[in-house]
Amino acid sequence: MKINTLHYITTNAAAAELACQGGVRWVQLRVKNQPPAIWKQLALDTQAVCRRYGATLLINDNPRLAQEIGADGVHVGKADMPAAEAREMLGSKFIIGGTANTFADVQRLAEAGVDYVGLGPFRFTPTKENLSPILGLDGYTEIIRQCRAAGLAVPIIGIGGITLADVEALATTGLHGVAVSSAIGKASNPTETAGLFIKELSAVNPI
Ligand code: TZP
Ligand code: MG
Repeated sequence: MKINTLHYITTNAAAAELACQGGVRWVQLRVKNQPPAIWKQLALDTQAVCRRYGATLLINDNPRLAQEIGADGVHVGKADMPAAEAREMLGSKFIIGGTANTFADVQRLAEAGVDYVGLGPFRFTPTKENLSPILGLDGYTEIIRQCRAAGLAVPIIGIGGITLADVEALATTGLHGVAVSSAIGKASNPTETAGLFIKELSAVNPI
């Protein structure tokens, strides 16, 4: 199984640009506790960056905003609009991702027609409040084994506290990719670090 997708999760366009300069081509805008007008402006600014780099823009939590600005897709968590409803609303052209912590979550999301699942958290992270139980390598290995046994082919992206040093081990679990925020956003050189993630993902993945 190839591990080759890198999602960069960010709150703003400037950080998205630094990551895109390093080669990131999947950006998820994750805005919390902002009024709708600010959120929309952040989304438009980030969309402009993504368009310049040919990057795919996903909006976290907010299918309506994704639809309004014509983003590429949306990522919905357990407290957001259900994935099936988002699919109904957005149709087949939008990318829909959903958050999972268990095999049952993955199954439900796959049935709802998501394009990918964000499975986590891998380890503790201060980036997200109300964190679900930590999965670790064993959790990923077991859930991906269950998915295969059940014939679920939905791509699974690991998330939560993931660093560059984790990519090699995570690749052994059958994940399709990783989603990171702090490891790139809080790096002293986000552009260089984004590039290192991409290099590492392809290194564990010889063609
Ligand atoms: N969902 C599960 S963990 C997480 C989200 C949005 C935060 C990921 O950020 P970081 O900084 O890479 O741990
Ligand atoms: Mg959410």
